[in-house]
Amino acid sequence: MKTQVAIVGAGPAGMLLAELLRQSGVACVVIEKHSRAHVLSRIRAGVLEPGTVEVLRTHGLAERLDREGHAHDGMKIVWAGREGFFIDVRRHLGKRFVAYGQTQLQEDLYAAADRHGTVVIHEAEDVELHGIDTPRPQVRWRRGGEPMRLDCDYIAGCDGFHGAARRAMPRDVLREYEKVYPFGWLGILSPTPPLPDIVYANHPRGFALASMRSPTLSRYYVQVPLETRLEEWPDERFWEELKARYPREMADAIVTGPSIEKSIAPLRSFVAEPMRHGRLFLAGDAAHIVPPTGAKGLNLAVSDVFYLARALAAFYREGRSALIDAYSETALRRVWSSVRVSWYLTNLLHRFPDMSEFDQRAQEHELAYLRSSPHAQAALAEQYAGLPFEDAPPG
Ligand code: FAS
Ligand code: PHB
Repeated sequence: MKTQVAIVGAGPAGMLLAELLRQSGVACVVIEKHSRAHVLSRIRAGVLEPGTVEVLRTHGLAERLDREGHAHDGMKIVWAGREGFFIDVRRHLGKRFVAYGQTQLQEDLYAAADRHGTVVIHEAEDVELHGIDTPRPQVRWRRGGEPMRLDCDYIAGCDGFHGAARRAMPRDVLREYEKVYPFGWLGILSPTPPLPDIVYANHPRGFALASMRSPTLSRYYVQVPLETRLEEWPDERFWEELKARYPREMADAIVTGPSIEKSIAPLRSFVAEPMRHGRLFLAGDAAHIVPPTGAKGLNLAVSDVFYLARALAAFYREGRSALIDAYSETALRRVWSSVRVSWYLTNLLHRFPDMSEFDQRAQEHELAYLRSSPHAQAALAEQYAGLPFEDAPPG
């Protein structure tokens, strides 16, 4: 098989890139390790930044999002049972973010691929990248035992944190920056009406988060120790612990019900540099991971793909390689901004096992400052909404 761009991974990054390239007339093939059903079964992100919504709208991918998404003016922070405060993104930035599940977005991206006949190969085994330092790189895999090969001009590694693409980068080229947090998030999905706002809670018992997927589908999380096992957390225990971490009147407003999904996600901050080597580009979780505290993971995948699609379109349509050469530095500026604010919010809102009295007091006074200062709230609102995408440099 031959194509112009081989995309490894059919998650949000890979499938969005396939559609943006198609719209620019660039040929591509997506190669995915799992089945379509497996990809669509994942329950993950839930908050889309205004920039993400804009990319989807301008590329005709937001029809269902505009119908079913839940626009928010901002998010609320409550702490240790005290009076909470609202980070008003709309007042500070004139923009709104949208609560819309990654699962729904994945369905929309698959629907676009089906409509336009984009080639997505599923259940590809033992995917390998070859020749990324040559003008004819290749992706090889096995399907039902049969060896397969795709010749291409470029490879987009959109295969997530555990994928093959980052591993194909030469060890003497790749630099990795990582911070692993000493706790995880236990999340549930329940067919119950959510709270009206997205509410982050800092409490001596630990962090909690109230979010939603629709007016009848709630998404909640509690911070748990790393060694936690799901079987230790029947629904009753989850609801009791969640309510204990919110102020009384908010806890009383939480509607409990059966969990239809329950999972534990570890938290880490991770960045791989550079995001391009030779004919290989990295985009999305293949290049970076953020703790979900800032709701940045999915949104960073979108901004990487926006920059990469723009760069490849300029190359194939106008013969310009300047954007391809600038891709890694351009993407990393926004990646590090989101990585930093996700790290900041994780430190601000969680209880760390080794926290000293000093750390505790400093955290409380940071929250008090944030609550009292419109300037601090404006800065957080700007970063929670996500920095604007950079215009293409001239040349
Ligand atoms: P993905 O990991 O989504 O997709 C990569 C794709 O590549 C997958 O389909 C995988 O099967 C495939 N693949 C892997 N190895 C391969 C190989 N060798 N060959 C071919 N294909 C391969 N973000 C938020 O903003 N908010 C959240 O609440 C949130 N919760 C999360 C919970 C969990 C459990 C996880 C794991 C992530 C969560 N994230 C959250 C982050 C998540 O949403 C990612 O940022 C988002 O999925 C990134 O999309 P991709 O880069 O496409 O990577
Ligand atoms: C979610 O709705 O899943 C969600 C919302 C905000 C976050 C993380 C996850 O920071």
